[in-house]
Amino acid sequence: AKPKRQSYEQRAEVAKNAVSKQLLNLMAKKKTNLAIAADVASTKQLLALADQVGPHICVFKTHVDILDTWNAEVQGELQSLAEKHDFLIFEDRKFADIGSTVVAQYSGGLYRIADWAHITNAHLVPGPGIIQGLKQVGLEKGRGLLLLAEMSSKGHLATGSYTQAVAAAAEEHQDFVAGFISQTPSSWQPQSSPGLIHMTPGVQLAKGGDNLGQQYNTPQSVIGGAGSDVIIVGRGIYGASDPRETAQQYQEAGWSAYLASVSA
Ligand code: 5IU
Repeated sequence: AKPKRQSYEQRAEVAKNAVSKQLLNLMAKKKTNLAIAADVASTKQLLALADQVGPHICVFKTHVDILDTWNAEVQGELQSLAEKHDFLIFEDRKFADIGSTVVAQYSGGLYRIADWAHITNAHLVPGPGIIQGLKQVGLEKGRGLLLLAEMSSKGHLATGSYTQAVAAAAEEHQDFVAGFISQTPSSWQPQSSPGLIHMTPGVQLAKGGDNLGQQYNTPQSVIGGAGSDVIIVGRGIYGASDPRETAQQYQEAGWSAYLASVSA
């Protein structure tokens, strides 16, 4: 039998990053470990989707550079929905440049990501300077960073010693690093610090993939088998005929897998 895992509440107590602590408590209170990947092109649709699925999610993941419109008003509306429904906003920016460049990209430009995204993420390809740069902007705003430890796509290169180096960097920077994007954390970091959160994209109710290399696992296998904490679901929800009802199904699947893993 698998060892029993600590509850989200227990882990919130030892989390060192402010967002990680907030998210673990939010998940426990709202009984959801579901994040939606809101990859819609229309801003109108984005806001409607946030309002529809808001009650069922802990995290709303954006790709702001997909949207047809972005301005201070849209930003404010998304922030209001996050407050109304109690979810965190995660801009899936995948920063990947040197420290000084990511400082400018994270704080400025058209999108000013650090002003509204509770969470963003980065590749560790450039080395630890990328964490230092993002932290220089985000720490004082109370933000959190996820490091990409593994990807969901066929043939990805984030494996082995690369993944190990990401794990070590996260341990070292827990004031700003909230956790990881990962696929099978139990296989490479069985004893990750409990305050670090694992989020996993590539999730649908049935295994499968798309024709561009995406690979899907089920909520049960991701939370139960692979030892992740948060399922990230895109087309499985916003592509369904009733996104709200489908989000509720994913919420229930993710939550029951979590309950089974903490009581095992
Ligand atoms: N995403 C992945 N795989 C990854 C990472 C991010 O799919 O390894 I890092 C993003 C891409 C998309 C969402 O925004 O997660 C998954 O969407 P679908 O559930 O529609 O495949």
